[in-house]
Amino acid sequence: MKLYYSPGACSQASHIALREAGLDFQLEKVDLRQKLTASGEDYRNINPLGYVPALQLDNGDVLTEGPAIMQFIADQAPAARLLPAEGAARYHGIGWLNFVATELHKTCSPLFAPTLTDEQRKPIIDRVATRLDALEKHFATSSYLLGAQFSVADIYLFVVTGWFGRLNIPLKKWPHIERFREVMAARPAVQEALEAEGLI
Ligand SMILES: N[C@@H](CCC(=O)N[C@@H](CS)C(=O)NCC(=O)O)C(=O)O
Repeated sequence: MKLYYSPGACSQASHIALREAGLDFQLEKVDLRQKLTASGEDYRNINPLGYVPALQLDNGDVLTEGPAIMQFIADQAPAARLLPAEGAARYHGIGWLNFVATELHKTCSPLFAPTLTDEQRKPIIDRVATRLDALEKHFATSSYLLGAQFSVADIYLFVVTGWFGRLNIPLKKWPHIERFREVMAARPAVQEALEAEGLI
């Protein structure tokens, strides 16, 4: 398997999940501006939409969309228990992946645009803040999104909330989320992924 990634981007969640799962994989960096892979290929031949992550399987098939890739990774390594295998618990996990994707990741992505005015930023930040308030309540009594069970949704939340400092959404207002992030940052798979991406 090969994961196409960009350092610090949402592909980092699939990267950490691969390490948590203990699966064999290769990494290939993508220049998202030029749409070029490290080996010089037009990345749109891998993912026509030009965004990361993409996971190329050993049979050549390419999976795209982070939440689907993370579910795939979890299902390849049941012993790592990265997503409940069945029952309502599984759909709670998928629900959290969808929450992070739509309510946080895609809600906050416009904030990366350097041309956004403060007036344009405010409603986006206010909206993200309501989601963070809900998460703060959740983490007051739960270690992870699924309660006591760690899952790929936690990995995705860790990666997306890692952008917030840069986006001027200081997490000190949400101390339980900060504590969750500290616990996540201490996981060996997280440290290994950050190092492999050249971020530490
Ligand atoms: N729906 C996609 C979105 C992925 C996405 O937003 N990737 C960003 C990095 S976090 C990217 O590659 N952006 C570059 C671009 O869209 O050209 C997913 O969930 O995988």
